[in-house]
Formats: sequence, structure tokens, C-alpha cells
Amino acid sequence: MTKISIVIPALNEETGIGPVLREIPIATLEQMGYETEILVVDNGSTDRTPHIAREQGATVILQPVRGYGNAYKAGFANASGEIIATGDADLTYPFAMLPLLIKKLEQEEVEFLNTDRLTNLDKSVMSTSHQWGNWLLTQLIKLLFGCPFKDTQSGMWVFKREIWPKLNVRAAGWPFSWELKIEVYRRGLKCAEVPIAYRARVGEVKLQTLRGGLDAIFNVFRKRLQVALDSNKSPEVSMRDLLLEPDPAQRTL
Ligand SMILES: Nc1nc2c(ncn2[C@@H]2O[C@H](COP(=O)(O)OP(=O)(O)OP(=O)(O)O)[C@@H](O)[C@H]2O)c(=O)[nH]1
Ligand SMILES: [Mg+2]
Repeated sequence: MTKISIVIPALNEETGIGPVLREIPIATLEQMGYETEILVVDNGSTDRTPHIAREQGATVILQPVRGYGNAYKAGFANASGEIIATGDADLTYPFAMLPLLIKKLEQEEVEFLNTDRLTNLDKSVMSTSHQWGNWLLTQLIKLLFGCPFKDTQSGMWVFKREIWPKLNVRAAGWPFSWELKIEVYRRGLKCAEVPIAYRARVGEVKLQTLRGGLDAIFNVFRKRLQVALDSNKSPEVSMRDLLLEPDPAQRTL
């Protein structure tokens, strides 16, 4: 039986974590032939997040070093499934879509599948500053790296675990999300992107828009420099073989 590791970073998400874990369609995945393990990565929540996660049957991993990227690194290091699926603990991502996303990954032999929140975005669920920030960063990343994902900040991905050791993702914090996408693209992995219905957050917002945005822009340029230095060492990196458009049937998801 193929195993799926669902990795969820959670910092003080006691309102969201319970409903998020209940939304994961474990029974449907099992009928499809998949075993599921759920890993919630915490770094010192001061509320009931880890307690609720355990109550709902998840394994809680304690990452001593704070940061969104650090949480994912600990989660991936502990994941034992052949497939990894991710998402936030704040009820924004539709975990109910996992069976469809996994089907797409398997049937089209995709190695990394991103979800796109922006194409069908209900504008009332994301602040205007975040909408602009997401758009700007996505354009900048397209310009500097040629990376064609429509939503470089999306936090819901489904991918083959075996690709993770090939990627050089250094970010400890928020930039982890877009750095991961730059890495899968520049390594020439087979990618896809599927539009999803993003929802309003429950619980407390963690990202500071202005500081986060300025930080992101600085980090994107730094990454560009690192990639330039790195490509000198490995010019054979393949940039193609991308499959980005979901098929028409997938658009209605
Ligand atoms: N373990 C861990 N989880 C974190 C940390 N920072 C954020 N998270 C979690 O990572 C996920 C993404 O963080 P969010 O605060 O939702 O950030 P966002 O999705 O960019 O922004 P909004 O949802 O719009 O507020 C959530 O589940 C957070 O609880 C951290 O330092 N450690
Ligand atoms: Mg979120």
C-alpha cells in the first residue's frame, strides 16, 4: 500500500487544527489504496494546538527552532510516505481535495503538484495587501527565474518524497514556499498546478504584510544570486519538462 504523509505546520492554531484534521478524507484515500500518516509540526505553541492534534490521531513533531521553513524541514525529515501532502492549520486549504490531487499526481506522473489560490480567488477571503503581495512576488519570480507557477506562495503541495533530497531549499521561514517552487522548476522536475478554492483563515494572522513583503523581495534577489553561482557549477540542469496547465476536467475542481 502506498503511504501518504500529510505534513501540517502549526503554531498556535487551536481553532483551526481540529477541523483541518477532520477534513482529511482518510477513508476515501484508503479506498483508493493509500495509507495515511498525519504529522503536525509544532514549535512551542502556547495554546492547545498539539493537544488537539494528538486527540485527532495526528503525530506531533516538535521542532525546537521556530519558522515556517524549519517546521517543514522537520516534517519532511520525519515523513515515511512515498507521497507528501501539505497545507496550513488555519482551515484555508481544501484538504477534502486530496484524493483528486493525488489522482492527478499519479495518473500524469507528476513529481511536484502545486495548488493555485489566485486564479479562482474569492477576493473576500484574502486581504488586498496579501493579494498584491502574492501577485508581485509571483511576477518577480517569473521574471528572475522563468518559474511559471501562477501562485508561488501557495502552501498546499503534493509531491513525491524522493525529490526532496535533490532540492536545495535553505529558507527557515516564509520564503520556504516560493524557494521550493524555484527549486523544483530549476531541477527540471515534472510539475503541475491545479486551481483550488482558498478559504478565509480562522485564528490569528501570523504574517506581517509589510515586513514579510520586504523580506521576501530581498530574499528573492539573494536566491537569484545563489542560483547564478550554483548554475556555473552545474550547467547541465534541465529547465524543461513542465506540465503546468491542468486539463479542462481539473478546472472544475
Ligand atoms: N510550526 C510552525 N508553524 C508555523 C510557524 N509559523 C507559521 N506556522 C504555521 O504555518 C502555517 C502558515 O502560516 P500562516 O500564519 O497561515 O501564514 P499565511 O498562510 O502566509 O498567512 P495567513 O493565513 O493569510 O495569515 C499555519 O498553519 C501556521 O500555524 C512556525 O514558526 N512554526
Ligand atoms: Mg495560512
